[in-house]
Amino acid sequence: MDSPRGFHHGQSPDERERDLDEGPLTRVVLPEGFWIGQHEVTQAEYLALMGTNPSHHEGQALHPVEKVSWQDAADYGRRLTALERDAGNLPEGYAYRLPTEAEWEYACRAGTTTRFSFGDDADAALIRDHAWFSRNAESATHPVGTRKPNAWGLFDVHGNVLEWCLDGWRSRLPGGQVTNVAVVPTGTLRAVRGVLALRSASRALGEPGQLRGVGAVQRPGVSRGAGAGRRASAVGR
Ligand SMILES: [Ca+2]
Repeated sequence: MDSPRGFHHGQSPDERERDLDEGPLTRVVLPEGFWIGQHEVTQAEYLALMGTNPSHHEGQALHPVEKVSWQDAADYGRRLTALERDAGNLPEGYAYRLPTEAEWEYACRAGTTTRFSFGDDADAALIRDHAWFSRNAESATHPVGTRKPNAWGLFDVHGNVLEWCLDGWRSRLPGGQVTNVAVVPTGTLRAVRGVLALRSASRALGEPGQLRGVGAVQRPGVSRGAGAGRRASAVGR
């Protein structure tokens, strides 16, 4: 980590696997701190707040919620903000919302610049301990917090369900140095992180109303497609 409030977003130039959308390597400055959920939002958490559980693998309280549209994920943040404000648990000027793609990757990397938050894992010896994915998930979601966390204690940043980000999709990173800000959508596509090729820099996209099928953007070696879940984050406005 090159500073507490900045990091390099995207693939390292020497990363073995790479996709064009993961570059060019961009230094992102994060002028404000933020909190992010330790795990993906569970079915129990989603049901308690939204009164519904859209999950395909329903009835699994501690599994991540899935089949959530981007709009529903954004609404979850708005409702949680209102609830916590009413309860006096959220200071003035703070809100729950989806993380920007840069915030998500910053949290995923936890100070690392390697392919995964736990190292390069060139011989794929460690990935099963850190992620539920095609080779151990048996085409199902799994309870959150049951694989190893990253160095900051965040679970399932690699694997389990896909996670919506706040940003509209952009096909390339901007390069140079930028200040963290959500990419204002110019089309309908939104950024998705957290599974697919599993690497910290891996990016994907989804339609806001997409419930499943985000898994249709699967890459070789990964075949989840459980749909898109989310992770809550609280930040200053
Ligand atoms: Ca995930």
